[in-house]
Amino acid sequence: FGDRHELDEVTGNMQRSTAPVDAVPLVPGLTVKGEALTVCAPHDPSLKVGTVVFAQPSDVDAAMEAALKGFRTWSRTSAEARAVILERAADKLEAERDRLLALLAREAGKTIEDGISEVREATDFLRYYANRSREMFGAPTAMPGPTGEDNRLGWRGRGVFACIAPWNFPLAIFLGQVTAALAAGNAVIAKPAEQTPLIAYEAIRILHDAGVPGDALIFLPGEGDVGAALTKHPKLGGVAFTGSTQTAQAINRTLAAKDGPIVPLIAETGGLNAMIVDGTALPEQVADDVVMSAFRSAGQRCSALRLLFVQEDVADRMLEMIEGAARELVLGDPMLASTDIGPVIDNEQKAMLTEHVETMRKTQKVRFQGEVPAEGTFFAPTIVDLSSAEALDREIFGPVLHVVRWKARDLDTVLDKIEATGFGLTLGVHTRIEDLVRKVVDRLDTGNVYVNRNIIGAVVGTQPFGGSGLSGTGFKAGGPNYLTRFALEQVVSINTAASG
Ligand code: TXE
Repeated sequence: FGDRHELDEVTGNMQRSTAPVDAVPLVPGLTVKGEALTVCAPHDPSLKVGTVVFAQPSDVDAAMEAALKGFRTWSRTSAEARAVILERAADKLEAERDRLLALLAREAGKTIEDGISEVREATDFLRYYANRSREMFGAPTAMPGPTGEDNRLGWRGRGVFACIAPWNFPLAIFLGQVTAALAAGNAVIAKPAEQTPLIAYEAIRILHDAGVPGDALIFLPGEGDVGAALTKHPKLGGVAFTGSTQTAQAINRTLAAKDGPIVPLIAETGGLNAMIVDGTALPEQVADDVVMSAFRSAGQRCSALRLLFVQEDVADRMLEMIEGAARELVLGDPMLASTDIGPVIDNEQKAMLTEHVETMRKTQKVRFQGEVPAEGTFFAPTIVDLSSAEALDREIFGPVLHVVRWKARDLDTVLDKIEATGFGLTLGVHTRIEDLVRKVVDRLDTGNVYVNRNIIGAVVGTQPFGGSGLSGTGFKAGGPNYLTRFALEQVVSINTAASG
């Protein structure tokens, strides 16, 4: 991954190219004639990472017909056999770790540290869902009932699931969704984010190599219009989506407006995540956790910290320490071990962040902005002092921390403001007062609450992850109940006396 080349026209981290390329096979038997796109590295747009031909909305019908066939065989494969295939894919993923790390760094701008945890998370998803599917779908469960009756509760796949993924965890989230759908016995049409089709292709290839049949898992890289066409398809069995709140709402409207079968939407979206710091918190711990939560991964995590509520009497001291720690962060080539923060994903994200900070500058105080390398789509860690929490009314997906001061005895107002955002993904509390923690947890229904630590969680099987309200449908990825959302329950009741 890394031929240097001359730039023509760069859109995001994609370059439209006239050079002929071999199309990636998308659907068994289907040849796609599309425009060749070159993916460029966000930290250095002159670095060519690879090429891809995008599918078009008109390819969705053929993908669906193939996947419906795939569903017939995959859904009849035993839960045990499916789990073995997924575990084999986990082994392959680990064996190919170095190649995947290079691709995560080059295509998505991930630092090596972030890449390692992403590959780990993807592997954990494969193994965890394989195990859970064995436990859940292995054999029907006997249910209590009247004498002479045998009642059993079993599970089956729903059909063809559309798995639509974002660019910020192009391996872990993408594979997590796809694996959950497959483990529950569904066929999958997988639509990765347009910014990161190459890493997604590798993930699909690994699953195919491990034994998932080609027509049970179809790779459909493309723009949002391909995702939209998928969700409109009348034969769709369900949608697993991770991405922006606006897109989730659009998909929800599409599904609601369709005639025909009623299918589920499993959506994980963004957050306007807050951290509450009171006067008893340990300043060094706060500084470390704030920097980790707001700036690491260039703030491009849905769990990242956006709004810091710091108690007024300790605010200056805390902010000085946070600023000092932020100043030490090194931005640069994500492949270098010395780099703390890589680029943001593309020019659009950089322009959005620049515009946001410039708009803030007019009415609020930008108290800190770090340095950025001259080339590439880097955005410097930035700290904005807000006059009130209302000055930030949407999720800003990048390394920008917004600070609000609060007065002791005003905790209820802080909680009102957090609730009023409508999001409910992650929340941090830094305090040594137990009652304060209890009050926060009782009052807010935020999906993941972290106490006296950073708010970057999401550990498969340990800290299942997901939020409600504007943050999603509330089902926790990597948790014990997630797979139930992808499957149908079926009860079979047999009159044993009459059944021989
Ligand atoms: O989202 P978009 P992005 C959130 C995060 C941030 C966003 C970043 O908070 O807001 O994701 O991802 C496809 N019908 N999370 O900018 O634009 C599109 O092609 C169907 C939350 O990529 O919504 C891409 O594949 N599909 C999180 C995908 O939707 C459509 C973890 C997402 O694109 C479509 C990670 C349409 N009309 C990111 N339009 C969490 N909560 O876990 C676009 N797409």
